Amino acid sequence: SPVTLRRALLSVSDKTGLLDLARALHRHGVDLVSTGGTAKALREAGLPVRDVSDVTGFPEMMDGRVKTLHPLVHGGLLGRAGVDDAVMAEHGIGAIDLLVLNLYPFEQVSVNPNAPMDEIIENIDIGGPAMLRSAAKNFARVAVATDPSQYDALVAELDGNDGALSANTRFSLAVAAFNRVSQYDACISDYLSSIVEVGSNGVACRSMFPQQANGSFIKVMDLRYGENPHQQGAFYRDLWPVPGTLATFTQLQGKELSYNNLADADAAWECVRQFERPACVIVKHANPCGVAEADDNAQAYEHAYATDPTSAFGGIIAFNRTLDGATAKSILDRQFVEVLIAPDYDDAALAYAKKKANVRVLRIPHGDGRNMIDVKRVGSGLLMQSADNREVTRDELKVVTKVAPTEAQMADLLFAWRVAKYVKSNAIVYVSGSRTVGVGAGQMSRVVSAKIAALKADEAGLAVPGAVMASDAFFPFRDGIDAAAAAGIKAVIQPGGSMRDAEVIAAADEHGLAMVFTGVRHFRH
Ligand code: 93A
Repeated sequence: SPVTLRRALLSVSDKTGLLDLARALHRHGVDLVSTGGTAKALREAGLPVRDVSDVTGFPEMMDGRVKTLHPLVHGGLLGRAGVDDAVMAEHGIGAIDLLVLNLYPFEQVSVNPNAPMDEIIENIDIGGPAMLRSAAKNFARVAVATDPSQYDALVAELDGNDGALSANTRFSLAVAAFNRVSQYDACISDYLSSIVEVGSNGVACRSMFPQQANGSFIKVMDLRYGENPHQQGAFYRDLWPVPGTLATFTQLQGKELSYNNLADADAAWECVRQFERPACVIVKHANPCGVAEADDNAQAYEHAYATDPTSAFGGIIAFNRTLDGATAKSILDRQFVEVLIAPDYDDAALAYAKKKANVRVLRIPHGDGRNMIDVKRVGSGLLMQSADNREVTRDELKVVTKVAPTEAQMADLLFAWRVAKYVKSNAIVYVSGSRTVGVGAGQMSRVVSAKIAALKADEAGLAVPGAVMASDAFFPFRDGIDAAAAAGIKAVIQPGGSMRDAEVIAAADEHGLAMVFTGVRHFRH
């Protein structure tokens, strides 16, 4: 049943929206009680407010460490209507019907790697979570707000409801409060668990892989099903999503996104966003089946599509530039598309996409962030690793053959290397003129991947002779080089480091190939 508010306790670190909310409460005849800084802000705005210390008869002490930890506060939040009335009267405990509280900014302070540990520890809120829990547990009578984003709806409900809040509202606010406390505690626990040592400057040095890993994820959406229809699925994002990553997408039109759509969209977007020139990546079953960099979107798409028109059917297509109407038209007129991804779309592109209402159109704004940790579930455990964000520059390449790559081959080798990083191992990528001509993915043997790449190029009617090859890991034997040379490959990029490097280099020299070593491997499983 609705509860008419008589008394509210306000204690907020983030004072955003505080005054408007407090004025609305005052208008509805609610008594305001508040902690130091919050009370000051209310008083300065001319609102009548009682200090908590006045209610408890205790001053705020220990630099604010103890301000609300008192039975008169917690009794006021926890007392049950119709059960605890007598004991409340006996001890002079006044009921509090609304708690408006947001916590000390531990999360914001602790992300700063230079913040002294003392300052971070001081931002562990104790009284705040205690009150949130008291108020949330007692949702039968009490309402609790934890974030300024909730205030407008609260005021609207009070205005439309004669100063009362419904049971549904109180319950959903209580759930939000427990969610908030759990995020907050997870963050404190993650932080403290990660400390390796504290420097003489008081700044903590932290491990990427703490003793205990909690993490906090927020549901973005339920999915119709998982990887297969008999599996259930949902998509969660980090509490603070990294700018420029899939989690920041907006869906502009189209059918509901599926589990596989999102997995493939991530691969396509991460691959395409690494290129400087206009680029297009087409993904099927988590592998790029065509990638091209060109002078404009249209040409990039044509080239990417031409690598493997069969596989491009029903693909996920990503661009790193605003998608224009003409390119959108040429894609949608030609082929079935599951998902289109671009940092933005011009009006003509959006208007054209509307004609294919089922096509899912995602906007992912560019940002320079990268996901830092990869997670994979195994058994009832997690494998965690720092994400593969390693980029290889031209100066790192070591020419190991008698002939060195030409300028044009060098550009293609670096392009092929960037693509290979996003192809499932064993990955072999054939490239000519900043476009893939054949991709061999996900094989258990490297030589078969090399043969598949040649077969793909042949099927697409693309000329391999003169093309270059990237391999995500070293060649264990010379057979992969022999297969590539037979297909007409002229230059190779690979990590090197095999026991049989000498044999592999000799094979390349025998075929007159140029080969460079990166010293970096890009397994992707
Ligand atoms: O230092 S505390 O852990 N001890 C407390 O008793 C206490 N009561 C409220 N932190 C406490 N708070 C927090 O103070 C609230 O969670 C809120 O973040 C902040 C509001 O303080 P002020 O009104 O002085 O700005």
